[in-house]
Amino acid sequence: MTAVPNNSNSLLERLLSGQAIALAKSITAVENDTAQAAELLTGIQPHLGRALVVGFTGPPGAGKSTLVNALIVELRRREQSVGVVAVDPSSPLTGGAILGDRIRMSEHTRDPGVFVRSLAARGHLGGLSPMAARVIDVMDASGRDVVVVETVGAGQSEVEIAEIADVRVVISAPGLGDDVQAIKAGILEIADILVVNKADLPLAERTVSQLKSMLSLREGEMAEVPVLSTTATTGEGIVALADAVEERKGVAVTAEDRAARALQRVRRLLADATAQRVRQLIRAVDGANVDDLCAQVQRGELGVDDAAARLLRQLQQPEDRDGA
Ligand SMILES: Nc1nc2c(ncn2[C@@H]2O[C@H](COP(=O)(O)OP(=O)(O)O)[C@@H](O)[C@H]2O)c(=O)[nH]1
Ligand SMILES: [Mg+2]
Repeated sequence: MTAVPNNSNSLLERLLSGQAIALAKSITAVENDTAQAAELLTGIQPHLGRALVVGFTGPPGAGKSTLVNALIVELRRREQSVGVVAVDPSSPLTGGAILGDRIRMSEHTRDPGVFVRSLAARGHLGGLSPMAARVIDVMDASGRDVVVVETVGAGQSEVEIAEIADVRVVISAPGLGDDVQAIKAGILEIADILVVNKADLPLAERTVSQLKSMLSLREGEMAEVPVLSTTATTGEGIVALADAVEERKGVAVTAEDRAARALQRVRRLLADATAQRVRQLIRAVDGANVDDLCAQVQRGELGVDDAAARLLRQLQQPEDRDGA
């Protein structure tokens, strides 16, 4: 029997069957926020939650991309299929990161078991973290066993992306200036595994002991976070890292954890969508009026809370605008 191909479903079907081209097309659709993407994202919902999402976060130059690359080799040895989402903050300092990542990860381009995609931070409607979350979902739906996300732990959106992950690996390296201080506050807190990369450098051991003594001051779970040493360029310590990731999967990735993260994510998406809608409404109301309110706040004639309340009232009852 021959089924009549349904065009609106075929991309979804091909994505779900794991085709790499369908995966690439689906991610592009999602990035461009097309009508097809909305349909896809709805269609994949029942198929999510199978991939293990591993976040790699740490300062620029710590060796995240090199480490991810080495981990891919190990995961492929373990017959796991891999998706990689590299998030570039697009800051002038790290403007070369995407190209660098592409070149380094291109080692795997002929392996259909590895799919790498870079996301630029700029130009995503609704923000970077919801976009990264959607791309991770698409990779999950395509049947990738492991989805690795690389982010520089520099901003709020990156903390959010790290929060999406099932397993969070925070990377440091000696010689990044303030060493451990280079790991931003808030990032250390979310680590399931800490890695000191560039173990071949002379000061690596000092960084390890700094991290360990920092952790020993913490209570509860934080004190038990493993601190691993790796040399990403030679592959030293990568097997132990892959083992630690697998161990976390067995121990900590419960259905409850996932449900809690999913709920947190929906809350955030709702808040983001609402904020975006409000911004649109504000623009639609009266640009000059907003400028005027801002100027009044700046001159100290009006408090921020009062100005916000006034603006909200105007959004609710635009006809009262001039009477406020
Ligand atoms: N000595 C040494 N250099 C490394 C190691 N891992 C990465 N690097 C180098 O550190 C630089 C930054 O690496 P990259 O992976 O781009 O860091 P990212 O910015 O965190 O993604 C590159 O020149 C790498 O070759 C390591 O284990 N030892
Ligand atoms: Mg990188």
